[in-house]
Amino acid sequence: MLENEVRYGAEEIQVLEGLEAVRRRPGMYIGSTSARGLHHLVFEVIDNSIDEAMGGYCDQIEVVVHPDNTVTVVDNARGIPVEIHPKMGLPAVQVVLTVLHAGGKFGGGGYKVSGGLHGVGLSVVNALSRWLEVEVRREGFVYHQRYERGMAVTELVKTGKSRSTGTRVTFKPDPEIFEELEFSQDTLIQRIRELSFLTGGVRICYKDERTDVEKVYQHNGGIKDFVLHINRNKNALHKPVFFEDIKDQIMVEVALQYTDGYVENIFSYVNNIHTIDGGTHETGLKTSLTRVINDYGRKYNLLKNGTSGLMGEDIREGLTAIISIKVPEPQFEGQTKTKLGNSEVRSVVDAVVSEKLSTLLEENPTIGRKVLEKSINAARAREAARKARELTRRKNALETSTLPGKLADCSERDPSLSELFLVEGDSAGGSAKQGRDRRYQAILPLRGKILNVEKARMDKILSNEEIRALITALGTGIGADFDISRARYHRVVIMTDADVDGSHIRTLLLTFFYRHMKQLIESGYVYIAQPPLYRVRKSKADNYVFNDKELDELLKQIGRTNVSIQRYKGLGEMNPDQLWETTMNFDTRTVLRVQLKDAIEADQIFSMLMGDKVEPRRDFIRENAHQVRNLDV
Ligand code: 0RA
Repeated sequence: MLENEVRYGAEEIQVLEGLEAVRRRPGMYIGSTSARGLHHLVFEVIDNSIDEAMGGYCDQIEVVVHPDNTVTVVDNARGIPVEIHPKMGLPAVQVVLTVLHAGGKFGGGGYKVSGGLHGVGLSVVNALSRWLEVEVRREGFVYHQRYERGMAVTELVKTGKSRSTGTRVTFKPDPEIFEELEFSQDTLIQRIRELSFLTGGVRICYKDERTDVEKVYQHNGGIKDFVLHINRNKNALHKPVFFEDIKDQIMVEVALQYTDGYVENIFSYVNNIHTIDGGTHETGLKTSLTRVINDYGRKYNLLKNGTSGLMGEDIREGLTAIISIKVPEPQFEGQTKTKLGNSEVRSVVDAVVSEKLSTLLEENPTIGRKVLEKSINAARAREAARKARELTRRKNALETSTLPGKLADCSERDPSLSELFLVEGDSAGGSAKQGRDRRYQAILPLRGKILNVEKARMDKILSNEEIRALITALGTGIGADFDISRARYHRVVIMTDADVDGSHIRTLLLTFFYRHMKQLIESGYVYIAQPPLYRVRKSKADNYVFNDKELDELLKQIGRTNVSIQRYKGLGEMNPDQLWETTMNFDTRTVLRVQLKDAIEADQIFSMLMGDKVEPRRDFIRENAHQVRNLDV
């Protein structure tokens, strides 16, 4: 049949218009057409299988990335229905794959929820795929159909018999739509691991045929296992606790565990979507936690008379918690739509947590006492920190210049043009001061090791000389006072020696920034300088190389005769000119920007590297010894 002879019915026109809308404005449906949007396609398909798993219809999902960057998702759920849809006159599976917003569970039953960014439906994945093939096993048979750019190019065909049920979807993202076509193993695995915690019991297998990697994720303990996973490098004070309930159609699950550390870690999810900016569910959890713990303390006379009560931040010190809720109609707010807005959720979560947590504390008095003791200590430290802060403020006010004496500031006043070098040791600090471009570059030499903030509360942190100098130089303040808009430099460059001590100091500084000035990292203000490892001199010309591989390559190029090689043990061995030329000069240097890939992973790495559990650190160093130079948090 010639193309212009094809007659379309009203339903088909609707289908064509729907798919066309998705292809014309993909961003509206999947956020973007960059790598993020690309991965969204896979997440959308997996979410459908996870929905089935939540309803109890599926316990196995397999995700395969093929060598050509096509992806297959297979599940053992009920299979997408295949009977003819009465209104459309097409097999139901074809409707699901071609009609916008037809992904819902018609037929009723099951717990239907929809995500904000996800939950757009399989038809969107189909519309944005160069081709997609679906195989359904259902009611004793196997069915198959192929689509191209969202449109069916074959009928749904019965291809065999099957005793089992399930769905297999394979698709190739359309190169006409996506700027990026390569799937990231990290990104996929991170989401799969997260889903395996959020939907306890389901077994998700990841296979990457590009790298021959195969991994299986299954956590029968659900979010309780998630908390254990997050705390695995920390000292826990008790076994994790878990509770769940449904109220007003809102399903609430909470798992929590206290550690002996000082960091608060609350991760929240709505319909399996990580709500990075929190929202009403997180607020509900926090307010009820504060009330329940204070009530408990009063009831058992654990709060000293005259104590004005514990504040939320005291009660959350050392706490790791996951709250995962399912809401029929979530309202996501904020620029990135990662904050829950539904006001009714706050009181529901508050009620559920209050009831379950107070019962739990009554039944487990040892947990109650430990939490109270920890919170009271935190309150004392908070009070001490307030006094210490007040003291520094008053002291500063009396001094003529509030900037630390050893800071060699730059003359530029525009923060976006200014950079601060944090330099290990006075001798390297001296070279840096002489070698720098004093208009744009400030130098703050750090003497010896800075305090390990992972093992210290705020009061102690604020009494540390080096850290105080750092805070004043940065101008941002700290804790409740922190204000990124007051940063005096938009580039803070950590410049340490390329040896063990240097990397330790770098980690200490990164830990401090991550725990107490996270926004500095999130704003992309933190950098790591890359000083050279060798100077290679041949007939009076100097070459600098940054690792052994580069050294080999250079020697091959210039030959080995009349060559002298100097291996730098520290920055102090370079004279000011050399330090400038190799490491500080804007035009010739390389600096690494520190990026936060994943908050959960970063938290674990810092706990492990700086906390007091020795074994995980030893294992990590053993496993990563060869790449410690490029520690990526
Ligand atoms: C619509 C209705 C039903 C299941 C599904 C869709 C479904 C979709 C996907 C996508 C991947 N795997 C899936 N598994 C199921 C309900 C089926 C019934 O009532 O039997």
